[in-house]
Amino acid sequence: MRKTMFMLPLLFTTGSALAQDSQPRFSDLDRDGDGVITREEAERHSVLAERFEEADLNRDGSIDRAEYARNRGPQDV
Ligand SMILES: [Ca+2]
Ligand SMILES: [Ca+2]
Repeated sequence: MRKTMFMLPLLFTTGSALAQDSQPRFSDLDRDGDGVITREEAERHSVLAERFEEADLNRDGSIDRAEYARNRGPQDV
């Protein structure tokens, strides 16, 4: 019982959902190649669309490479 109680929080700890392996590359999401991912472009990726507000660190309505990298980790940007 005690172990079950301990495990529950772990199940709900998503960490950075954007850091999962299935995340597409920045260039795949930036369809028009202007260097930022707009909300429309983010709609192509359900996880990113869901977390768009969170990923848009400076709240300018788009996700640039730096913001994208911070949300998925430093590798493979
Ligand atoms: Ca774009
Ligand atoms: Ca931004």
